[in-house]
Amino acid sequence: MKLAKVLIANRGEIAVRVIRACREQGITPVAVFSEADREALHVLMADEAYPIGPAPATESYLRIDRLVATAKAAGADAVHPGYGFLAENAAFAEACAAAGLVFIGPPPAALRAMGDKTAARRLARTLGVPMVPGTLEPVASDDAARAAAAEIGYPLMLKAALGGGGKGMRLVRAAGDLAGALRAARSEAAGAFGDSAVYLERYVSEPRHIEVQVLADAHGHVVHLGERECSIQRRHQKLVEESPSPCVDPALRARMGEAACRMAKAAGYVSAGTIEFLVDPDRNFYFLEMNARLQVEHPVTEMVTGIDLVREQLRIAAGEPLGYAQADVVARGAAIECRINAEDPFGGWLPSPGTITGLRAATGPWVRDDSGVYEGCTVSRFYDTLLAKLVVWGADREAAIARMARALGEYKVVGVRTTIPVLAQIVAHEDFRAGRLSTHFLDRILPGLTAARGRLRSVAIIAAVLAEYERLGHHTLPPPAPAATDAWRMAFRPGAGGGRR
Ligand code: MV4
Repeated sequence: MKLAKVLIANRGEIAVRVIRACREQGITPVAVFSEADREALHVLMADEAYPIGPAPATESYLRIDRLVATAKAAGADAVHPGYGFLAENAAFAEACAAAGLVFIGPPPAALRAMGDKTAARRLARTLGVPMVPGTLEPVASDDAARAAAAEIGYPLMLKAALGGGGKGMRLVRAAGDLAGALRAARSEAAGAFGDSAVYLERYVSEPRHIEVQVLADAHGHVVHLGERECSIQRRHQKLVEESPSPCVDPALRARMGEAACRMAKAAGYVSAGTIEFLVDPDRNFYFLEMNARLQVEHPVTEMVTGIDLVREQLRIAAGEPLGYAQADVVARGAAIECRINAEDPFGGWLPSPGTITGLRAATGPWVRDDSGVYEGCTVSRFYDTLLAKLVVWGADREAAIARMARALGEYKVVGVRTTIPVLAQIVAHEDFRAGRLSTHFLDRILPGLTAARGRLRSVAIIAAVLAEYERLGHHTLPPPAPAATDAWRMAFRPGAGGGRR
């Protein structure tokens, strides 16, 4: 079956990413938008765009009825959910199917199976895929939890059965803390997922978060595309991702990849999916959960494998076979992604909505800018803060790091605060350059980064005072040497000529 028209049930950079893949495949992309997104980039780029409701996502991008009705009215034959919103919602996949629309993702049964983390753990157990010791079912009572905890040992993690991404998760250091943690985790899980079921796992300290990309077609073929290192995160929001992981060698990659493929196959998985693992300091890997969607960080895999994951999703949804085997998947060089968010890293990481008054994205050799914004557009406070993903490729990790540092230096955003300055500091950090990463990396280095920022502010204030003193006719310093600062850097400064503000 050939897909002619695809409705994209999403917004921002991922909607733009899917529009691009559709166009390259000769498919007509259809956008949808909330009242806050009338002039969003994805709307301007699509052939057709339809309103789906007010700004809050619950009244627009999460409205299954409106999305399905819009897809039918537009004459679309398929729906791409992007990530987030309804991407892993089995009811949405079912509603699409019931309306005669192809859902570009896994079958509803696979979505349900992977949504229950304990079901995924039971599957891993059946297949002999290594996982963190813990319960295979939710704990039925506090007594059952106490008994299981005694067996697992402390410290341990409580996790919501329907959770993921860190929500409904509690670290329990000792038996005395278990009852309180259970109560807190259950109520958080009930609030977030409508189900208070929790299970137990032994706590893995200083882990790396490494995930394996898989592609599965509807004919039983499954391949993996290697791993992504996703350890650099803050409060479960990733900031920097890369492929390959600096701590994975070919033997470990083969073992993790094989485990990931077996999980996908046994789950009846179809489309692009990700198997998450924790890797401990001794490089033991443990299955964590499966993400039944295209992920934010998918471009680093695309850059090293040359495989367009959205194109593959579209082909697979159309019923085409993969057409290649594991041995045909070859990774070359290294890729890094930095997430450019409208947040103030020096102001408590608060969202920074507003109008982008100046924008110049990095370009040049082996630099990719997956952006959802343009100069003059407004960043809404209703949605997540991701503006763009800056992705680079290099012949090796060192070259990719140098290229990312260069590209971050070129990237200019005026009007909203962004994560760019911390991304530059992360990429320059000696531990990052040495590949010494764990999920605690960012929490460890952030205090130092913000302190450095404080010193820079002090220097800036002293410089401003001295400049004013000189302007008043006093002489404090010998005349400055001709400016070595590049004109572009100065152009967007308030008060500088030439730059748009
Ligand atoms: C863990 C763990 C340590 N031990 N499970 C956080 C997100 C969720 N997907 C799983 N997470 C963790 N599970 C055990 N048994 C530590 C984390 C964790 C983490 C994982 C991936 C990326 C960042 C993280 C930050 C803190 C904790």
